[in-house]
Amino acid sequence: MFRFKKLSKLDIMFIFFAFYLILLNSSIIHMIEVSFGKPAYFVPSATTYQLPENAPSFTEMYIPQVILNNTFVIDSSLIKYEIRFINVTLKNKAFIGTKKEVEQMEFIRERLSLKLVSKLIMAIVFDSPFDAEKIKEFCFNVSAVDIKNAKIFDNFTVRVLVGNINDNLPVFDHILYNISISEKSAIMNSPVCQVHATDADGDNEIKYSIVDGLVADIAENKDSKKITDIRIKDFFNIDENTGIIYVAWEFGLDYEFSKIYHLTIKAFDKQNAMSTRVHIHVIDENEEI
Ligand SMILES: [Ca+2]
Ligand SMILES: [Ca+2]
Ligand SMILES: [Ca+2]
Repeated sequence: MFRFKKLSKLDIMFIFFAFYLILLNSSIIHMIEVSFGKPAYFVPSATTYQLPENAPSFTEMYIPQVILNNTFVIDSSLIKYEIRFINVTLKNKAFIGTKKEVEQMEFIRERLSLKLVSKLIMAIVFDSPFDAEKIKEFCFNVSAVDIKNAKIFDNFTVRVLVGNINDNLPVFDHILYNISISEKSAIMNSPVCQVHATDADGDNEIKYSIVDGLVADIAENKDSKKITDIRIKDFFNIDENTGIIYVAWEFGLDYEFSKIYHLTIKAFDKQNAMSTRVHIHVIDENEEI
């Protein structure tokens, strides 16, 4: 006599898993059918271009090989080409972005065009300049659409990387640094202050140096010959990487010698230089003799 066996938890899990596999397989088969039935496609389907920043214009030649209804299209009048913008990360999805990103995309759209050079050669024209500080990368599809049936189309994905060049000056945080330091703490090798500049190209390579300066307000009783010999770099040095200025004078800074020093500091990015001024005021202290 046939008897039902009570199903265990394991049996139930196994049945669900088998059912899931059947569902999964049927969706895979469906996807393959769709893909095999695709009536038009590009060969290849994607490429990446390097577009230099600030280039006045840039043209990339591309030979589209479009297969329509299992036949290579050699008559481009059968095909209409269109540019469709997409997100860099969401390939083949319509472009969605913030207001700023949409504005950037409009900026690119105005500078991008397709030109059929011949029946087989298409030119993708970038009417630059693009600014790498604003747009580092963008992505679009060139769509080939069957002129008789707009539902028959395929996309050729173009990714463009805008190459950065050193086209920005380093900019100091302040055009003038006014620093006060006690003559007691301004001993040799002690830090006085730090200057800092940023560079829109990336500020890793900035080097700082003391260009010029003046030991001002020197006490009147100092020997005049000595004064003419004084160089600012005898009193201060700067760490070229950090921009920290140190006392270099072996006796330290002395209010009775000079109350103020003027320095001109340069930031250099291997190509462009910008300067700032640093005024160092020495504070008088009650020193025991
Ligand atoms: Ca730039
Ligand atoms: Ca740049
Ligand atoms: Ca720069």
